[in-house]
Amino acid sequence: MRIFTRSAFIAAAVFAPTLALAQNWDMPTPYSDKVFHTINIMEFADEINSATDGAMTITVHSAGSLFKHADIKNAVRSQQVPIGEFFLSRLSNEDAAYGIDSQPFVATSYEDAEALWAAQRPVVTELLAKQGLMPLFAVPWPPQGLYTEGEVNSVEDLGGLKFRAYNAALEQFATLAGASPTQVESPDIPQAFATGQVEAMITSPSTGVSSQAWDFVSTYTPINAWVPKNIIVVNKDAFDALDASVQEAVLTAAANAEARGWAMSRAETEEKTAIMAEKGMNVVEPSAELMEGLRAIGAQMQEQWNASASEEAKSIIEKFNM
Ligand code: PCA
Repeated sequence: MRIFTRSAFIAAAVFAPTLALAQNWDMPTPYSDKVFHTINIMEFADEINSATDGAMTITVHSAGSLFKHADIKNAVRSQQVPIGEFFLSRLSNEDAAYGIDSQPFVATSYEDAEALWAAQRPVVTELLAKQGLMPLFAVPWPPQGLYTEGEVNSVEDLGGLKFRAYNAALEQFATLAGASPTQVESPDIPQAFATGQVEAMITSPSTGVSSQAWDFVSTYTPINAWVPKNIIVVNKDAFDALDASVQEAVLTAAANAEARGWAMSRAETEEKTAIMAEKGMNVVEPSAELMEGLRAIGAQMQEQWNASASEEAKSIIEKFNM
């Protein structure tokens, strides 16, 4: 006996390819909508949507609204979502290779950050592949500067300050400077200052502006200590399941997003520093004494990094120094 009527057979044949092609991906990200990383990701999603004529859409869930920042990587790994963004060096507890861009005074300019990423990318790609993940693109934050109430002339001035941190390296840096670090996600910064949980921080001018730093500190010192990155990763099985033309659209949009993101980041550094000055903050060049003290802490941290790094991780630094 034939189970399918003729019309049902035709309907299945007509609709099956459409069903197989139509994809909607949920994408958790940690930062809020006005942050340039999120704006860049929205464009990435738009580009995929138009390149595939709507066959593939991505819904961006910003500011940790779908998954908390700390959970995004594992959510992609376990296929709860196919794609996500996170701060790359937050994985440094898994392997030192992930953390090299957040080591103080290793790469402090965009040129150096680019060279570091070129050396880091293959190592990170291989590590992520072991977890079924594939990096699509990475974009740096502007160089990281110091936010304090009043001027800081030496490392001693940081002693005892309640310090906002966003990863293990910054926690270590703050501790070595004699401060007391506390982890706070960037959307929670205003609240943390308002309640006295923290009183100083190191972050980019982008985050200084998005958190309205002028509401709680008077001084910005561009110590330009490191240029950390966000990374966008996709679950490899989810990617492999896509139609070849959709895969290509995703990879093209990713390459464009990486180039655009780096350009946006460069432009942000001056723009956002100028906004902080307009809002009344003192933008103060760091003293030689402060920089010397901070560099000494960086050197100490780099020794520890070397001691904990695999040969592959250390090869990043070797390649970078060539
Ligand atoms: N902003 C993010 C990470 C680095 C940066 O510039 C934050 O402060 O959490």
